[in-house]
Amino acid sequence: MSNASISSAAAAPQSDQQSPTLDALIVGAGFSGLYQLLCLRDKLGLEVRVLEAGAGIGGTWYWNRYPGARCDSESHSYCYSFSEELMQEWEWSERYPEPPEILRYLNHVADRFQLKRSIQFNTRVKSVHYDQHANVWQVGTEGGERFTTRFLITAVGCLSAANVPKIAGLDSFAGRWYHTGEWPHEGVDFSGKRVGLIGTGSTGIQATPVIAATAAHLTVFQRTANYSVPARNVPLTEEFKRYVKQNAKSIRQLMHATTNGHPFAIDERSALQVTPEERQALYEAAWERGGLQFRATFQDLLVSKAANDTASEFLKNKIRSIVKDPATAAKLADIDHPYAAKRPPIDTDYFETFNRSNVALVDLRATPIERIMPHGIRTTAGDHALDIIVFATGFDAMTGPLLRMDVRGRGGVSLADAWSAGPRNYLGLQVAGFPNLFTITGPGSPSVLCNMPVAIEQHVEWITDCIAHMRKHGLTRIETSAEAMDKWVAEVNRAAAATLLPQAKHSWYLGANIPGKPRVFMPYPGGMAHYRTICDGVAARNYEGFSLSA
Ligand code: NA7
Repeated sequence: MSNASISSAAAAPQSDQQSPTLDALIVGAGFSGLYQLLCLRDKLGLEVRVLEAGAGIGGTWYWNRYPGARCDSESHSYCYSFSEELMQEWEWSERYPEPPEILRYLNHVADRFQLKRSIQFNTRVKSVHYDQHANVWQVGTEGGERFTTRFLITAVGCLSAANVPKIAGLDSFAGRWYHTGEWPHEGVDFSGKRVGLIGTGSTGIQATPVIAATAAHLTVFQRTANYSVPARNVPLTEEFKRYVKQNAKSIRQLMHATTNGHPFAIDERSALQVTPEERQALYEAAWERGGLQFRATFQDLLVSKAANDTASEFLKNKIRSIVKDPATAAKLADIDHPYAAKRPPIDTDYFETFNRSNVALVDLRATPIERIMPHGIRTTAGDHALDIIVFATGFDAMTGPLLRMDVRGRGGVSLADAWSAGPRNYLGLQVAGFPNLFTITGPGSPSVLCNMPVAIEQHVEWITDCIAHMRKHGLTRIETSAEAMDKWVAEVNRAAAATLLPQAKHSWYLGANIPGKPRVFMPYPGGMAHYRTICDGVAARNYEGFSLSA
């Protein structure tokens, strides 16, 4: 890994281009774009613009308004922690917030820091081209506007490019269909309707009970059976709200110290060092507490198959005990991967919903979809008549939002070509050949394996410090190297191989949900706290692995 070099000899030739209009352009106005704007505009005093495709702020939460949508990080940890005043003045109402409450929070933040005046809404970025002579990025929008900027920061989210599978006959469907990640803001009325829901990831598992409660009939089409632990959502008590305010600092410290950025520590015991009775009691207690904390019951659940098997068996037994029809229970419990090797869903009455008389489960492994017909879905076992199809089929995760823009770096090389064998970058932050382009929570960073606001704040603050450093030293270009990328990709693969995560073959972490997408383990599984130390070390060693020039 080469040390960063500060050299004016590498300066780009002067061009007749006008000087950059903007110091920084940020794509996206979700959690990351808002905080990046605040840091660059108000801390560093830069000329900054945010371009946002939606008509409002919120990113993920602007688009994901499907029935049952709820954050699965706990509310008191799913917020910014950079401002003590902000933490003291905001109060969440429930253990897990719903999109409207998260949007109220983000609007409060945007209004408090007067962010909206720097955001241009209804503006989808179409092209992002580096002009190497002028050392600026040329940004084009779908509306035909053009912007020139020195730094380009993508704050486009990891799960924002909806995946609607190409199933033959969809165009012929006579009813209505929706993807959960592009849900109509006016809502969908399911009453009296026969609904088909495809997908049993976190989204399908959240939506199933809520749709079943109003639809005439719901058919759930399951390709990969999934674990789920009860969320146990509750309104927050006054006592808990007081606890959060009085302990804001220590909660933040805990989130910064843990692997996944959540406000709970992982138990130090191995699942295999306790007696079977003790283990059962600990799992029962975790099941009763609910939520992602189940994953923290033992320290080795994600690294030891034998340890994971104990959690897996406990959770499969729960399915068998909840679901009354043994054939349905068997399909739901026929899970092909270790617990938490795919993103572990949490739910409210998911398995219980299969005891309703108006709900049916179709196992797509046994009877795959053949095509969509005008009146419903045809599987190899026959037809299912439907009025509405809900695609809870996830996203072209992590790389999708970046590659759906036409990103071209030095020499006109496209990011799609640079990543034809899967994403390669340095620290998840930058790609060689794409100077001054930073990707917040990009592939190769902890991102989706972490409580997102914690991952986002760390990236935003690192990028801000880096740009401040450059301005202080009169530097205008930062670019990583192929060598630094190779080492980082090796580190991501090493960290992944040390866990059970790659054992889930049908996982969007690996890109497996998108036909033709290269199978590369995308998020960095080395732990958020460890990753923060690595990034801090890189900066302290004069941006080791990057080349900085004037
Ligand atoms: P996920 O977790 O990617 O789940 C998508 C689901 O859709 C999953 O069960 C997929 O099965 C299924 N799927 C995808 N394509 C198809 C086709 N063509 N046919 C049938 N079934 C299909 O997305 P979510 O929206 O639930 O969750 C995304 C993240 O949001 C979540 O992890 C949290 O971090 C929040 P597969 O497993 O690929 O066989």
